[in-house]
Amino acid sequence: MTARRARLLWVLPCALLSVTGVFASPYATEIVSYTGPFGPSPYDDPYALLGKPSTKFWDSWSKKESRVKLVEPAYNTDRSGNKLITTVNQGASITVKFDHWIVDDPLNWYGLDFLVFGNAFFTGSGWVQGDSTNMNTYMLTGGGWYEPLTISVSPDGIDWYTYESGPYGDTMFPTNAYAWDRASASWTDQELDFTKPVNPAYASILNSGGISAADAIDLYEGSAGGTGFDLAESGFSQIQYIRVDGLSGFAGGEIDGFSDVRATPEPATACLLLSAGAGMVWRRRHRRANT
Ligand SMILES: [Ca+2]
Ligand SMILES: [Ca+2]
Ligand SMILES: [Ca+2]
Repeated sequence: MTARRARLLWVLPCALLSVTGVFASPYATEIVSYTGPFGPSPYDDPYALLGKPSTKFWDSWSKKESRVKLVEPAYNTDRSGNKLITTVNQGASITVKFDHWIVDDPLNWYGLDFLVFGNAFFTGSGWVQGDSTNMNTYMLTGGGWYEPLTISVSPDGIDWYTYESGPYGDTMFPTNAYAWDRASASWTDQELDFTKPVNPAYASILNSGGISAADAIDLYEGSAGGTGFDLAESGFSQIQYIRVDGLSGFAGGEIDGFSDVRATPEPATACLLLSAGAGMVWRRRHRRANT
């Protein structure tokens, strides 16, 4: 066997993995079922939960487009009038499906396997005026606007596990869609990662206030936020369905979307390393055989 063939042995399945990776969406792709009551329009459409969570919204008050940030969440619609988030009231329920398995993968960030995005936000010092408020000086005052919703998971849409004692949807960590530039004190157009969770170890720092919004964004370490869930406690090694239910005793909350946490390193990267390694091992063996 040549070095090239040794490497090909790895490259072929890896190429397949990358191709399926390209076609699989990291976000929910299908609405399986739903039942209201939902909020008034534009918070009444279950299909607003599919696809990538909101990055910008149209602020109907200031008549400006605004970035979704951890101190100013998605509301209203996007600038074209598309609905972004949906209010799930007590008694309401929405079931979504992914186009692939969400796996309890030990390589997933912090052991978390999927993320739920709502429209929670950290409370801070005063009114946020769209994208012009300076995140370097805007201080978090502790806590946030959380409206807990119950999350359940299923491999087949029949057997379910419910996260009865949390985590809950529409709570920590608020969505922050873009990177902030401290030096110019302005927002960038660089999107943060909707498939990377915030490190749960930072929860108490982020929730206790006394830091600037810019400090908080730094603590996100490239994540776009979201509430992280570990499949380990569900007893399912993989799932394809997520259900959100209104929580008894609460008025209702909003859901924007869901994502499958990406493994670290990603399969494609791991494959490249493996195939390079396989080539190297072959060469070393080959050299030894020839001496
Ligand atoms: Ca896990
Ligand atoms: Ca909410
Ligand atoms: Ca949405």
